[in-house]
Amino acid sequence: MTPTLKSTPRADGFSMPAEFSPHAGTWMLWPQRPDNWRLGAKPAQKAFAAVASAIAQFEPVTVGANHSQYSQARAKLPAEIRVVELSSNDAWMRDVGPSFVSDGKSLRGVDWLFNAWGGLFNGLYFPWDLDDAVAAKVLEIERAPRYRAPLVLEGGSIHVDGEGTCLTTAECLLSPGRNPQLSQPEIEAHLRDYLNVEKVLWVPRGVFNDETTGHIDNLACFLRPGVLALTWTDDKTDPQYERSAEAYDFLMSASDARGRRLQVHKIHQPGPLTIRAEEAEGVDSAEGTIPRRAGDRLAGSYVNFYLCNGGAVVPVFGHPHDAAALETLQNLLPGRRVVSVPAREILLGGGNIHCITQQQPL
Ligand code: KQY
Repeated sequence: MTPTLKSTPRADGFSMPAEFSPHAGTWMLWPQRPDNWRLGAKPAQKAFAAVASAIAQFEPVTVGANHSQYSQARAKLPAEIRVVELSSNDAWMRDVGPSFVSDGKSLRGVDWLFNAWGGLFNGLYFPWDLDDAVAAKVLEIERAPRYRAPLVLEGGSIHVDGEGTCLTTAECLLSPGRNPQLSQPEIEAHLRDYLNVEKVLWVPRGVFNDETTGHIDNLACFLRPGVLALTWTDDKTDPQYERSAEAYDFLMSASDARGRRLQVHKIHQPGPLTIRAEEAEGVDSAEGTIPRRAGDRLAGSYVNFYLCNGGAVVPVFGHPHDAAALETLQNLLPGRRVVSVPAREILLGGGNIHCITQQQPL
């Protein structure tokens, strides 16, 4: 068994590398729950397989599947993708997987407390015990020592630049369903200790109607140190406008841990996208999960993309804004090949490509 360390990454000289740094590979999970994914998760499985295949062009991919879906996952994923039996309640590896930390020589992992995005207060399902155990199992497979952080946090609620800066939203990390007993300075102290960062940038709010209560990874991300992408809309009547505009103003007046002013590139959102009647009808009802209703707003954003070795895997929605988002990102990411994957089925489940992937640094 890999050891559970009693110290912190900061005390031990380990820190979280940025996603744009080199990876050893990518971890994902296999979707199956019919009360989140329509039609018994078959369309989502196709979309997840397309994401895994797109990433596998750039780096090794491992997909964890529940016992009951192991054969299905193995059959639907290309041979070069490693499939391991790994129990989970749903399929959001960004949120339930470890945040890997490095000292430049070896890897360790931070295993955050997970409570399904808000616990019994406003979480998205119960139970979540299998999800909470995923990070420790990934670290065991990788023989990486584990830190168990005393903080409810999902990987999608933070981004780091690898140079001392953490980006998050106040809407998410200060939400009452996560760490109500902790003050903002106490939460920030945990981020400093477990990510080994010097500065936390608290963007006020995330994307409108995002069921994660405002994960940063759907709103904004680092493309490289000092340079960010931000989801945007020009439509001042859209509830997203106020959120993106306040994030833009906040970021433009902020500086990072190295004292740099930030460059922020706006990526116009798709839509507004909403759930169609036939999509809502395909999701099973279950107590304690949020109902899918025709017409409800989806938290669509191109910023929920994934950077891998030499690539960027970007969600597209069959929307007229797809082409501009891909072109802008390709121009902003020289040295990477931008690959698009149709991702409406992932969005219908409540997230996107970044939310279902977790990088393991080199
Ligand atoms: O990180 C995410 N976007 C996960 C959202 C969970 C949705 C569950 N229905």
